[in-house]
Amino acid sequence: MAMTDLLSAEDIKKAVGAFSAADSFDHKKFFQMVGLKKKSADDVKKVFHILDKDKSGYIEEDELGFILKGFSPDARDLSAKETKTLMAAGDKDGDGKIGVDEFSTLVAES
Ligand SMILES: [Ca+2]
Repeated sequence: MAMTDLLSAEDIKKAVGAFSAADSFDHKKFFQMVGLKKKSADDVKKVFHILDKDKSGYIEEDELGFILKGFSPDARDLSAKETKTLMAAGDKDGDGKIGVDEFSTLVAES
C-alpha cells in the first residue's frame, strides 16, 4: 500500500510544503493538513505501517526522522531537535519508540 492510496497526493504536497523550512515542523498541523486527522482508525493504522519501514511494529527514532519522506519521497528529513520533540509527544510509555496505539493517540490529539 502506498501513502497516496490513503491520502490525497495534493494534500500531501501542501502539507509537506508547509513545513519545508528547517525546524518548522508541527505534527499537529501536519496531521491535520495531510488529512490524517479525519481518516478512520483503520486507515491511521495503515499509515503507521507504511512509516514503520523495517516492519518492527514500532517507529523508532531513526524512522521518525524520515517521517516526512514516508509521505513524499522528496520531502526533507526532520532535524534532530524536531525528531526529539515529536518522539517526546508520541512516546507515551517512554520506551523510546512509537507503537501503533501511540501513533493513533498522537493523531487523535492533533
Ligand atoms: Ca520500525
